[in-house]
Amino acid sequence: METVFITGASSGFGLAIARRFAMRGARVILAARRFEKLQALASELNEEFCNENYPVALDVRDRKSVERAVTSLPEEFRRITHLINNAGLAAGRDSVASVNLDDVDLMVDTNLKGLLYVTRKILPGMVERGAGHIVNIGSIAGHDPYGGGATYCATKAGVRMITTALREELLGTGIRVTSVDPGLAETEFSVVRFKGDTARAKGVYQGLEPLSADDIAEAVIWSISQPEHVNVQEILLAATAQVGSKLVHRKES
Ligand code: NDP
Ligand code: 8X3
Repeated sequence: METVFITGASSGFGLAIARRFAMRGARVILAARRFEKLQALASELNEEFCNENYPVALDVRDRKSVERAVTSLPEEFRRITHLINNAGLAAGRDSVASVNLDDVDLMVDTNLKGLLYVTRKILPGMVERGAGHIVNIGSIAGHDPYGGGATYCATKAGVRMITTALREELLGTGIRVTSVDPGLAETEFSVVRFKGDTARAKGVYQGLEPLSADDIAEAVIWSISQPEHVNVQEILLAATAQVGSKLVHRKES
């Protein structure tokens, strides 16, 4: 049976991915910091799909929290078949000359170190069982960096490097590793980036139709649904109104 561990399941892509896995009848481990949100989602999925799921409080930046979250899983959730490394964020949009160093730490600790902590904890079980699939959520920003996003772009380029290195390390084990790298998508992402400034966050998507969380969930589910001999290595997807990370077409309102 599919047992999927999803980081950042309290919002946006993670939540949409959790719904899709629940719909497939998978056991879903919902992990994030905002536990109340996970509990609400767990009840909703349970009611809608009679789904077996387990909400767990997790801060990916904290090694002890990662350890606790994984070792506390009930027996039936321990054989993790899919790990979706989705938790992540951007903080601010400042040049390197003026960047807030707490923002730098937050992005590196969450997007890079957090992904490695969680993978380090879950991957050995997959190796032991000789099966598993890891999907890392990267970004178009990891392919095409932009001014004001040096740290964020570097973390997402780093995710690509980790994904590629993992594939090499896992060659011959049967474990697959995929990177799903989206462009602009409307979630809580920009509200978090601009620290609660919802007007500024809305402006990011003004005059264009961005990707939805569901579009990303669709890409993840497609990548994990391929036959065992097929590893979808990378999916780069963007809104039709976006090319690269800087060029967008906005309609006049
Ligand atoms: P959201 O802000 O909607 O969701 C982010 C999720 O990450 C939340 O569930 C949040 O949960 C979780 N999270 C953040 N920090 C931590 C932490 N320290 N420990 C555990 N969970 C954490 O944004 P998206 O859904 O858009 O973002 C998901 C991923 O997609 C991120 O990696 C982002 O960089 C990437 N991405 C987003 C794009 C976009 O345009 N939206 C485009 C390309 C990539 P909680 O706060 O409860 O901990
Ligand atoms: C999020 C997309 O272009 O805002 O990864 O960095 S972007």
